[in-house]
Amino acid sequence: MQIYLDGKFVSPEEAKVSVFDHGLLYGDGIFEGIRAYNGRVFKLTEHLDRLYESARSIILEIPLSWKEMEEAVLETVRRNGLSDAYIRLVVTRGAGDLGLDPRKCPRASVFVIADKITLWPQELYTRGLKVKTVATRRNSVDTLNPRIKSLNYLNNVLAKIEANLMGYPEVVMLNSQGFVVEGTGDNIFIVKRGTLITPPPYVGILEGITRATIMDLARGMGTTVAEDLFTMHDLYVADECFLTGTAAEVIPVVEVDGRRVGNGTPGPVTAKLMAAFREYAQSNGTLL
Ligand code: PXG
Repeated sequence: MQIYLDGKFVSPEEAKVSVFDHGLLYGDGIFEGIRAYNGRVFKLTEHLDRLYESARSIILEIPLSWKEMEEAVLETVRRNGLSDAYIRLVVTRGAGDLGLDPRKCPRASVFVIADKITLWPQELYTRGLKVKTVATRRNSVDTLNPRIKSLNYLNNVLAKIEANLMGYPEVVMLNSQGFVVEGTGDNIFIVKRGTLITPPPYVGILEGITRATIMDLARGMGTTVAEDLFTMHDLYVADECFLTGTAAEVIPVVEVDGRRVGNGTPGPVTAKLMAAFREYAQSNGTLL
């Protein structure tokens, strides 16, 4: 395996960052999780745009131009001989001193890892997921806005720990007002009377790239799409529910907090969108 690290390709053993890196000391940095399908990097432009927006928001100067970053990602996948891949792109604040002041970090560090993807078991896609809501509330937009895809993921890790303790593969998080926001690493959608509904960005979510793709595909099919606030009650009485993310793609949810969603099997709108997404992902993206 060859890993891109600050302008060089190195082995996993050589791919090391400093213990003084503020990405490690403070979670001060940003990242992207990207996939390649069939020799193309899926939505690379959108992922890089989101990365550079996260950087601007936290005044992190990425030492590569957008074009250089695009090339670093493509070259990492090529060098590893992968046509289907999971790509992790990370920009850390870089090495500084023990204080949290980012001005003490002269140069951000950039690395790109391209690996084979580990998929969720197929039966979760055919039968659908059972999920629970968790006590851990999603970070709020006025503390650490989830739109920044930062290295500070402890909020999501705490929710994942709750999931693990309860024996659930994924859980649903609420914001501090009790509105449904997202999963630990996935966005959420419900279908109610034919309308596809997903929480709006200002409620406190990562604006997922899979989420945007699904909204586009649904509109293309003539489905009404709304970005609206909703509660656990709406989730319990929804006709259908599914989660979206780079890793999971589109995965049906058939039970929430012990309530069956719809008739307890993946719904027709979900099934159509799963198929449409798979087909779209196979034939769109930046060629390697
Ligand atoms: N919400 C959060 C909080 C996320 O971290 C998504 C939604 C989905 O966004 P995309 O752009 O991927 O459609 C994410 C995705 C993983 C993993 O291995 C996923 C994410 C982060 C870390 C790990 O499943 N991000």
